[in-house]
Amino acid sequence: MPLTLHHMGVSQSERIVWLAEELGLDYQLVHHKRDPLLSPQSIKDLHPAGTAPVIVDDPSPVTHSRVVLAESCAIVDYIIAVYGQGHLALTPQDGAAYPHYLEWYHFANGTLQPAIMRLFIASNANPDPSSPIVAMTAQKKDHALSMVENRLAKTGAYLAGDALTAADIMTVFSLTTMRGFVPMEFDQTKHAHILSYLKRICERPAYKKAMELCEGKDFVPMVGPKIEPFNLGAA
Ligand SMILES: N[C@@H](CCC(=O)N[C@@H](CS)C(=O)NCC(=O)O)C(=O)O
Repeated sequence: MPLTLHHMGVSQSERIVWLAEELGLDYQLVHHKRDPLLSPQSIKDLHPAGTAPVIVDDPSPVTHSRVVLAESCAIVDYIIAVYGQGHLALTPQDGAAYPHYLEWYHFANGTLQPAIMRLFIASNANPDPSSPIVAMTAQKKDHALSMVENRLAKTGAYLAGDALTAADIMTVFSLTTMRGFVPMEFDQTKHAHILSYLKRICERPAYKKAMELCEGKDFVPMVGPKIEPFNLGAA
């Protein structure tokens, strides 16, 4: 079993475990604990990025040597191409869903996650929600969420269309576990499609298993309208 997935608690690396479970892969999972909020030395020792996720493929069937990769999208692309026979990634042969797949796959870390991260930083620097910077970042986050909501209203299923793809695997962290850091409530009307999407995701055996493997069986995925934020002081 050459593939090792490195997961840091409540982090973007849950995506990679979920992907591996959806693809039914054999892999080794190594857990890392935040220190106290940022990466521990054990993650920094793996890759200069010092962020989770990281994978180690030793030996990689592509290079016949040790491959160490950071960056969620690069890891998702690598795993799907090398071990997943292309499943969960769309190509031009998939027709109309393909451009949607591309756009939403990149929207996840190109727009949605950064918008939420900016709000996390701005609101921690200034807890006054009426401060112009906090209000502006909140507006950008709301806009990104409304794009997701409108897209899901159109498909009634997943981001690219009828079937789960890597675009969903990239996106769900920002709508769930990330809310432990940036308390975002989902409105039953304004975010109705996001809420039913998250319910659908949560019913997938691979997602359930991945979340249990990542965070333990007592962890409740943050899929409902309201969530209990993490106690960052105790992280
Ligand atoms: N663009 C990177 C972002 C990775 C990232 O920032 N991960 C966070 C966890 S959600 C992290 O490692 N934070 C700890 C740190 O930056 O020290 C990716 O998608 O892999």
